[in-house]
Amino acid sequence: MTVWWLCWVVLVATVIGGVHSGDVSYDGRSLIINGEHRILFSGSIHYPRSTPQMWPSLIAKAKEGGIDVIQTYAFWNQHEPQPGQYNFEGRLDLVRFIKEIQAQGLYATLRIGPFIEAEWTYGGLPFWLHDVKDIVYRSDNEPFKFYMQNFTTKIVDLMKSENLYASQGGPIILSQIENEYQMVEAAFHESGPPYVLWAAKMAVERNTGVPWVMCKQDDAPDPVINSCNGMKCGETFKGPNSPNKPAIWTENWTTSYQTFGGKPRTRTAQDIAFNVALFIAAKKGSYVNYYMYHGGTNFGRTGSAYATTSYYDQAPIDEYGLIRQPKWGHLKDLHAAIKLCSTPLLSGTYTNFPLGESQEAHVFQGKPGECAAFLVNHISTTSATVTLQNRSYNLPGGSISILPDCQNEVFNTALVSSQFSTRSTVPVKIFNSAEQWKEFHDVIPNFEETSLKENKLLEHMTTTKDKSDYLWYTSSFQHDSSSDKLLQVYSLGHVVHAFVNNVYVGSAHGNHDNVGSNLETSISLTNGTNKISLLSVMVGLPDSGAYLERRVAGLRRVRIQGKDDKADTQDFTNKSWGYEVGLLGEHLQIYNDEGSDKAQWSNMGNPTQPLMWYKTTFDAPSGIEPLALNLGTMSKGEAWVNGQSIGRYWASVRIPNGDPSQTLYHVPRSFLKPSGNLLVLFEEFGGNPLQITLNTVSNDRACGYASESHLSPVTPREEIMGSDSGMHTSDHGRRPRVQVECPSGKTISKIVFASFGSPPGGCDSENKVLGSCHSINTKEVVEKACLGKTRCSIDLSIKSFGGDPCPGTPKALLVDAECSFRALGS
Ligand SMILES: *[C@@H]1O[C@H](CO)[C@@H](O)[C@H](O)[C@H]1NC(C)=O
Ligand SMILES: *[C@@H]1O[C@H](CO)[C@@H](O)[C@H](O)[C@H]1NC(C)=O
Ligand SMILES: *[C@@H]1O[C@H](CO)[C@@H](O)[C@H](O)[C@H]1NC(C)=O
Ligand SMILES: *[C@@H]1O[C@H](CO)[C@@H](O)[C@H](O)[C@H]1NC(C)=O
Ligand SMILES: CC(=O)N[C@H]1CO[C@H](CO)[C@@H](O)[C@@H]1O
Repeated sequence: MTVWWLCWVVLVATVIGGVHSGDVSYDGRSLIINGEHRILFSGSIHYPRSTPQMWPSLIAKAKEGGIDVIQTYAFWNQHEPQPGQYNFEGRLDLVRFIKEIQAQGLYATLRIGPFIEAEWTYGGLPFWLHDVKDIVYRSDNEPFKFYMQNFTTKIVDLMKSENLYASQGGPIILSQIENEYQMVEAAFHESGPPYVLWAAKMAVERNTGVPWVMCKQDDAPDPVINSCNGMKCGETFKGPNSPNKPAIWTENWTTSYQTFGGKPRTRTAQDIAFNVALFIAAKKGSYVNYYMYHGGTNFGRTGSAYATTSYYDQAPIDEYGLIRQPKWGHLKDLHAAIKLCSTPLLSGTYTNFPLGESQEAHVFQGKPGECAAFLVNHISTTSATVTLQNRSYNLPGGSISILPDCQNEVFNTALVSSQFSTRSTVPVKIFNSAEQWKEFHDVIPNFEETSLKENKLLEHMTTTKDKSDYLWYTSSFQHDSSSDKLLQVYSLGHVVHAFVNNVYVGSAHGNHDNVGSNLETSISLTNGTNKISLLSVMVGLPDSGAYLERRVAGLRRVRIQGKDDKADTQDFTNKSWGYEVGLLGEHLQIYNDEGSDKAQWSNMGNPTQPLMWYKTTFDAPSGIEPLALNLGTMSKGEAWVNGQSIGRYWASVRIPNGDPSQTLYHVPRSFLKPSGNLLVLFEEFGGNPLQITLNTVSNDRACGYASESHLSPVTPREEIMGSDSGMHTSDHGRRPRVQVECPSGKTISKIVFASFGSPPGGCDSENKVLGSCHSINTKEVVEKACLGKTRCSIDLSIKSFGGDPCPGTPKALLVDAECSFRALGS
């Protein structure tokens, strides 16, 4: 005990004392990089969820959005698919990803975990851990600790060998060990607390020279920093567990991930901005990470249970790498406004006082002339006028105004001055020619042909070892008459498909909140031998909760019951079952060029059969716009392009409002060659490939809005935001103005709507209509300023529009434009 504590104190002293801490340390105010306190905005981008070809542009767009740090997990089960066999190639090239961050002058936070949750299959743990004797994951258990230390060391050593830690001159300023452990800690009883101490000590002993964090761990042992995850850390965070630690927000959800069949959740730019500003002001936060800043794609079978293939598409950069407005721009404006407050925030004294019943001020006062104020209106429904130092400010409901000089408001979290964009998808190829398709019916195995037999129903995951989503359960039995019966299957797997005597009889599936799939369906038995073949399917492995190693899935009970006679029940649960892991097509790898030749493909027949493979080839569409397959007429399965899985698809399951959960599936440009690209689909239920399309994805609408009524009543704003602060349609300068900008390569080709006057809605209103006040010159003025240009900006001045359409009323300008590529040739 004594020796252990001594050792601990030395470690603490070395990190806090800065002996080995290189360029990054911390105190109660913030991280300190090269001797400087810093307010840092960070964005999560997970390298395996995009492609190395996309990384430079994703990182550049994050940087342009005011992001200082890129945060990522390390993905253990992809990096170490077998014990001691590592993969750091392609999308898994972590070193290349970190070096790209460095090349663009940003910092990196590496969350090693190695348990990561992250809606990643098995929470990032390799499934082979399951077969390690006596293992209990994430607890004071020697086998688990051995492998956790082994992988953590592997990653740390890899980073060190490439000089990627800040202490070595690299970009990594922060690392994370474990992940939201406190959420499950109690379930481990006395094995929990020592594991936390061990994990912290083990991490610190890796000697990275940069601090470690544990998120959602109030008692993170020194010198590890406890950090907050959630949507509202500005309200909920209890604070660092030592006055010497800074307030760090590791996961501020920009929206929520989506599951197949689950409710979609979006989060507005205003709500995110409010909570970030509150965290900075009320919790003295100095590091905020957006989870996710770019979500990306769960390629292959990497998503966790029921997670859709598209991941956090609603983030500031969408799945395809396109900027999502106004989220990206509003947060960019927020970052710029907060950065203007850096000096008083980091070195000033803090006071907090009420401005009204539900309004308050957070003021940071530095040296004379250094003052920043955050004015908060906590009432979400009504605006309030407040007074600070004899100036009055109008705060919309549920908003925070930022005053970098304690006088001039440069940003309000509820007033979105950033432009809006609308994403559109245009079909560029339809695969409607039956002659261009080949099909292959996968085999329904029978009991006699299976090599693995047991007198019970085996657990799904232990049997497949996650080599496939699919596990066949087959049985054969004698029956003495032809009769109609009920087949009852109770399963803890995600989907089950049933075949009796090689005929499809039905399917069932669950969802994220109710994982099991129970099937009851009519069947016809024949006089003689009958065969049952049941296909159990997992849509990703679970990724959260304690004791992941004890989870069970797959069939639990199978019965055949008389239709009218409940007493006539035969229980098959403990009968002899034969097993087959995976599909024949998977074994042959018929989804790649080489394996494709091994299957006997035939011409396309009736296109709605279950268990069908389809293949065709296509040429890459010209251009650079991102591509997506619209698989809306398929049901469920997996899709491959040139042998690379673009993920599981499930277009037939619907969200509560009736829309399919996901119809568009990203096909990265880098997966394609100019011609002859092999597209293979495996379809479980039966779908129609003749109606699928390949689409380009682009932002082709840009909308800008600004209004005079957003100006505070008394103070004219001064131009205190720098000229390249990126405020799109901000009120900086004496007059507000609207700026509209097309994505790169495109120009404004049409003004769809424009009104200077009192248009009743902003960019977010679906139908844009004129209000009671409207300048008839608007369209002409806007067209002259904008058509053919990449970007245009128009002042809200009476002069610009040649007269005042309604004197005495505050005016607004709304411009909705269409962007397109310059017409080629004539
Ligand atoms: C990890 O464990 C393997 C044995 O399974 C060993 O060969 C290797 O050296 C260990 N690596 C580290 C970094 O500890
Ligand atoms: C506010 O106004 C009052 C009365 O006009 C004046 O006495 C006071 O000094 C002013 N305070 C500030 C901070 O300007
Ligand atoms: C079932 O088949 C056997 C042998 O072919 C026959 O003897 C028997 O009568 C059949 N039973 C019924 C109910 O049809
Ligand atoms: C199957 O066998 C197990 C283990 O012997 C037993 O616990 C279970 O009750 C049996 N189930 C049925 C339905 O017979
Ligand atoms: C996964 C998770 O912990 N989600 C939580 C995020 O935060 C919201 C609100 O703070 C909670 O309701 C979720 O449960």
